[in-house]
This record gives sequence, structure tokens and C-alpha cells, in this order.
Amino acid sequence: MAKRGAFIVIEGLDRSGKTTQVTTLQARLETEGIPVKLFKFPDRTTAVGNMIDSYLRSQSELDDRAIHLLFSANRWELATTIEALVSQGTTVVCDRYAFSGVAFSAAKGLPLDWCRSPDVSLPAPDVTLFLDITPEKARERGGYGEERYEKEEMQRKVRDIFRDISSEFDKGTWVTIDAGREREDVAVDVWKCARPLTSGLTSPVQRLWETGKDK
Ligand code: DGP
Repeated sequence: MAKRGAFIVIEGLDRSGKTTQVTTLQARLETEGIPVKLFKFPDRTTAVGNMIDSYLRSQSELDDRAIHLLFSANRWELATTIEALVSQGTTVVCDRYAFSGVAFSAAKGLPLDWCRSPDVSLPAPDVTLFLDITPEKARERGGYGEERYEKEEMQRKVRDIFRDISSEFDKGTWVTIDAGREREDVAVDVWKCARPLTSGLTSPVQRLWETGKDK
């Protein structure tokens, strides 16, 4: 049976070192000779992504539900590409995914189930690595940036919701990694989780949140 690539998502709070870890993982996979493609959500290069970018930089205002649906649409517009790559044997590494969608919008007060619904049936990651950092550590790293959600109070709420989301998944599919450590130590843990998936998978890609509580 032909093997498919893995679908690996790295989620994390702002200042958790997510982008560094995604890039390090990509380099490691390339070194190992594993075909890999990186995605980053929001993908600000599409028409939908342009609207998201403008919102995040506070250059436009949108209803909380409208922006939530745009973030989801931004994932859906790349879902077929992700699935095709994975089925051709490419490992897809994704910087943020639907879990950020739920965490950030629920932190603004939207109901969790409502937040989840537009992302139901997206390709489900084989593993989600959540890079966890305390707001105190983030502050030590120079604090947050200028964008809309980069405020300590918001990040605290987002962190709590990520924890709630994680409790819905089993240990194999959601791994929380302490991202408050040196980047090399974090990279070791990321690789430890990613490596078992890199020899190829035979099970079909699952669909996110289709069966209720867990995937
Ligand atoms: P980044 O480019 O990774 O720094 O993400 C930009 C900001 O957007 C960051 O504060 C997290 C937030 N974000 C990412 N994905 C979503 C989403 O799906 N929904 C909402 N509401 N916010 C998101």
C-alpha cells in the first residue's frame, strides 16, 4: 500500500517560538530526505488573507463572527492542496491551524461550539504540537508586538482555551511542549514527536471534529 505523508500542525501562543520551530522542523525533514511543504495560517497572500491582514493590523474593523469565518475560509481555500500533497507523500507542516481559530475567537467571548463549526471536516492533523509559554516568559522575550491580539490579557485567555481544546484529544494526537526553554531543547522535543510519522502513513487523513468530542 502506498504511504502518504504526515500532516503536522504546530500551534502556540504569540512569542512561543512557533515560527522558529516550524522552520527548524522543515530543515530537519529536508536533511532526512523527506519531502516537506510548509504552510502558515493565516496565509496573508490570498484575497481572504489580505482582509485578515488588514484586520490584524487594525486597518479595518470587522464583526467578530465575520473575521472568524474569514480565518476559517482561509484554511478551507488551502485544504484541498494540503490533502493532495499529503496523499502524494509530502509531509505538510503547518504553522497554526483551526485550533488558533477556536482559541482566539472564543477568547473574545464567542461560544466554543460556534467557533468550531466552520472548521469541522477540515483535514485533521496526525499530530498537533502545542508550544506553551507563560505570559511572564513571553514578556521576558520582549513582550508582544503591535497586532490586534498581542495583549497579555488576551494571550492569557487564549492559553486557557488551548488547554481546554487539548483535553479533547488523546495524548498521541495533541502534545503540549514547554516552549519557555532554549530553542534547541524545544526542537529536540518537536523532532521526537514528528519523527515517528516520517516513515509514511497508511491510514487515511481524518476529518477534524466530525465525531463530536474528539477527532
Ligand atoms: P501569526 O501570523 O501566527 O502571528 O498570527 C496572527 C495573529 O492572528 C495571532 O495573534 C493569532 C491570530 N490568529 C491566527 N489564526 C487565527 C484564527 O483562525 N482566528 C483568529 N481569531 N485569530 C487567529
